[in-house]
Amino acid sequence: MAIEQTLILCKPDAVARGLSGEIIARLERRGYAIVAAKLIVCDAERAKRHYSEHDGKPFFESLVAYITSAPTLALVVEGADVVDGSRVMIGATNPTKAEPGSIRGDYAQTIGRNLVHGSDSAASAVREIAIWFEPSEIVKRSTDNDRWLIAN
Ligand code: D4T
Repeated sequence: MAIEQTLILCKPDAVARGLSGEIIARLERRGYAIVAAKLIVCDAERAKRHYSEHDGKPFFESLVAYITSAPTLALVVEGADVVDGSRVMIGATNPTKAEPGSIRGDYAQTIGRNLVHGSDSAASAVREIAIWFEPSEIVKRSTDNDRWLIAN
């Protein structure tokens, strides 16, 4: 078990549909802690860095257009094995394949509007968090007398 951080994005469709609160509530009920949050209209430069592994693929341009189209709520979420745990909560990339009970399985229909992003590895999380947040924007949880730690 490792205490990790991951980048979660409530993408423009989640914000527009008023589902950001539901996504945060699910993560918090799991016991994960929000340690940074920012509502931002992502520009093309940030979008292309975030999705650089998909550069050149047929869906790349529409992916960048989508993520830059309206506000995204970017979160850094912390918890035990949160990278893998949150990915299970999010569900398969294609909502058609996402299990009922997962975020995409409950609320999304198409791969092009799949509501939420979660980093797919600890290394990706480090890379992606640096794209979306300055270190000073991420709250450090203290190791003593911390209500978050007591709650968890
Ligand atoms: P994100 O990055 O949004 O959390 O998605 P995943 O981690 O679950 O999936 P991904 O990186 O493979 O895809 C990124 C993003 O591209 C969209 N996409 C993907 C698409 O529109 N068509 C496709 O064929 C694929 C593979 C959806 C998510």
